[in-house]
Amino acid sequence: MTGRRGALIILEGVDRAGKTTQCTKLVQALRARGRAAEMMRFPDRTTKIGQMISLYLEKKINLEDHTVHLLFSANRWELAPLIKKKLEQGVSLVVDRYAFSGVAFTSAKPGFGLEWCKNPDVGLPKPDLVLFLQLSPAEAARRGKFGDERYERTDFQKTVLQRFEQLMKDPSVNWQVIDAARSIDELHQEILRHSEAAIEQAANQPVAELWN
Ligand code: ADP
Ligand code: FDM
Repeated sequence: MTGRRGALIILEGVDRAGKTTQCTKLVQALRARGRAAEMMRFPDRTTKIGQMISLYLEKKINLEDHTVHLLFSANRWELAPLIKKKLEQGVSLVVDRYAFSGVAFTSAKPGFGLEWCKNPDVGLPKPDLVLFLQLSPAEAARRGKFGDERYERTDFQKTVLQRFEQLMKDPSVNWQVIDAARSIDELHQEILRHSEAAIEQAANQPVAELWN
């Protein structure tokens, strides 16, 4: 190894856009090409904080809106040291949702501005690439019904999509919008191409801080 670090690659998008499918395929493809790669997802429901978030999403407990926003952020911060360590060891991380989901979902609630929502995540490891899987609500509906979790409602998800669109205007983040209405394999090829470029670009640069 020549001290090349791994890249932090995030997949974002509305429910059923294909994030989980594409994260899995991307990790497999990178490994097949001899690159070290691992998958992560947020919320990470396995930690103590993640278990509380999971109960909230399953509607088994209620939490005040600011409180749950800070828990989602804390769930990222508790994993930030591991993220940095893996990247420095040369492992690329493919992550299903990150701070952008955090901001988009909370700011879709009444009374929450984008800036307040971004604040707790300022300084997290900055992604080298954020792939936004764009899919219309109608196309998403064709892929199956919503489950029973909190936030799985068409009207709320439309507002979430608007918030994502506001976040994508920020040129300090390397956003790539992917048309997710195509076949799994077509999407995969495009995602792999962007990811390879990001991995090469990140290799010799230090990990930066998000929104700082
Ligand atoms: P997300 O993680 O964004 O919610 P998933 O990867 O779980 O999305 O995919 C949601 C559903 O849509 C699954 O049933 C999956 O098999 C299907 N799916 C994923 N990608 C595509 C695609 N490109 N075209 C059609 N169906 C897809
Ligand atoms: N979500 C996810 C948030 O509200 N804030 C966050 O910071 C993150 C990472 O939790 F509805 C929402 C988005 C989605 C739910 O669902 C997580 P999945 O199925 O585990 O992605």
